[in-house]
Amino acid sequence: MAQAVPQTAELIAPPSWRTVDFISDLHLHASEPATFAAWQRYMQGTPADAVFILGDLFEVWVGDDAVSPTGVKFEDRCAQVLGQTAGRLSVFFMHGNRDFLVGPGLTALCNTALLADPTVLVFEEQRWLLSHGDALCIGDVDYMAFRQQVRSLEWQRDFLAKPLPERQVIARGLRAQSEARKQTGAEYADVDTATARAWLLAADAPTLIHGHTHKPARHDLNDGLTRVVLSDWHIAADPFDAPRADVLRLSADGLRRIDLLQTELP
Ligand SMILES: [Mn+2]
Repeated sequence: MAQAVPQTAELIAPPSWRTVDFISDLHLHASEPATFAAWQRYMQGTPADAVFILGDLFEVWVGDDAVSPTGVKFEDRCAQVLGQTAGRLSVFFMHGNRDFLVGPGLTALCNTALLADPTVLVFEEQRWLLSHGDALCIGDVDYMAFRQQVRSLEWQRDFLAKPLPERQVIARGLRAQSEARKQTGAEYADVDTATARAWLLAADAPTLIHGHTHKPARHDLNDGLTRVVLSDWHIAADPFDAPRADVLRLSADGLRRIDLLQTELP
């Protein structure tokens, strides 16, 4: 199935940036306090000039009105971390398949910038293609149809017009479906190599950085093209069977992977 290559946005890093971090797939949720704590510590301590969050920061996001003026709910605490971090460095947010309803309400509140998917970052005269990655998993036909539906303005307008509690019920149902599918052990489609190559060639970028698949790796796509995959942050996972809480850090020396959990061990 031929896929149209999406229009690629471009972001040129200001010359003052020395270090840029990429993270994704934190899936922040009130039921996973260890992940929230690790993320908060990371955001407070990173020496980067900019943090790019490449989707699925939140396990679920039903609308920006989930943030309340009380400041005590889980969403409020997440917004506070974003806002505090954006006070000392640049924070960019790209939608994932869980938090595609993050809107201008949250980004304005937290002083973060919303990034189109995909976006090319131009840093030190090199081009880096950034994406969440779900749109590249074209083998998952059911998900691609769902994605097209929920990314439409019409669907989003209808959904956001529902009362907040009703949206929360719908989101819980979708999350339960997703958990049930995980329990079956069914394989998820991975990024389609031909599509990834087409995106890279269209963007004139040698390297794609993405998340979504929770399969951290570096794949050689031939002809000098590379696909680098971020890890998830499922710190409470049992068994703990994959690298987690990775940061990809870009500087003049290139791109390197930092294992936050490893570096925190004594
Ligand atoms: Mn995802």
